[in-house]
Amino acid sequence: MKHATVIATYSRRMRLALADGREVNARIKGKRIKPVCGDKVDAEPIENEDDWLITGIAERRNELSRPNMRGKVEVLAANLDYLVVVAAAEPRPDWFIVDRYLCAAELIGIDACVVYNKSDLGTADVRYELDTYFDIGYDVVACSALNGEGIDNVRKLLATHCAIIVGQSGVGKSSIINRLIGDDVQKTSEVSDKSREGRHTTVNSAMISLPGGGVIIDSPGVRDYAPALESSTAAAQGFREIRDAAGECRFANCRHLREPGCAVKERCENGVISPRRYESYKRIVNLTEQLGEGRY
Ligand SMILES: Nc1nc2c(ncn2[C@@H]2O[C@H](COP(=O)(O)OP(=O)(O)OP(=O)(O)O)[C@@H](O)[C@H]2O)c(=O)[nH]1
Ligand SMILES: [Mg+2]
Ligand SMILES: [Zn+2]
Repeated sequence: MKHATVIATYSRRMRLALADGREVNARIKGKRIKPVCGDKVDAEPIENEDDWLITGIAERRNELSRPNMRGKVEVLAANLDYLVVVAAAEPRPDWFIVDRYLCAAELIGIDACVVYNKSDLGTADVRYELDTYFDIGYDVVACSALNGEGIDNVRKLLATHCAIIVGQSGVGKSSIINRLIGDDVQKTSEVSDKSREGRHTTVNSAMISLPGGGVIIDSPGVRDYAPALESSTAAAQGFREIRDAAGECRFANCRHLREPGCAVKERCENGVISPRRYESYKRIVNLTEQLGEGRY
């Protein structure tokens, strides 16, 4: 029996890094356990086979998850300490997706940054949005995986972390990783000419060690993302600026929707809280209520 870390998942097959540095392929004992990238597992060699067998998962420090089609929680990765959410000039940035990932990071208690990739295509259009995230307290980096601009700043943020990189398909997550390691290890492909959307090139999560220190999990791009919330009241905890204002609301249980004396709405009207972020908050509240409270 050995301790190992799951460094890649291919549905029920996994790649493991053993404590001694060796990497092996593995399958899972039984149907009960569902390891994900970042999991610490117990594994043992199988006689006369190259495969190892995963027999158990150590307790997770945290998990990044989402509700799946069937209303169950799907865990995307475990034991993270940093989240990098990427947007880019192309495909068109969906800031609501960025907010929902940041919300998820807040709720699992990890720090996060916003990376705006493809800066070679210009950043003027998104200054306002990027400043908004910076003002809230997130690290913000504009970079280009194409010409290398700003990549050093990304590297610095990742140096000591086990991070996950997330965002829409085609924003350049795998390209950024290739830049960071100075090698084309992760497959990439161009955004579709017709739809201007990504092609979902990365299909399996994989953990990659960075030469400057730290590891990063490349994850498949999404069309949409929502955090799995225990209840709609949890949403407020996922927005730093709403959480900060909430103490000044007239009612302790204010949901910041239609309540009188709401400091969140007031700060929104005064332009202290971004109306777009507030809209994002309301959408998460609605979404969670549609999915059914207390389902998770
Ligand atoms: N102009 C420009 N193009 C870039 C940049 N970074 C990536 N690209 C291109 O964007 C396309 C998508 O890049 P990927 O790295 O495959 O994107 P991804 O986010 O990993 O996509 P999925 O794996 O589908 O989620 C490729 O054609 C890249 O060459 C950049 O900084 N500037
Ligand atoms: Mg990719
Ligand atoms: Zn309020």
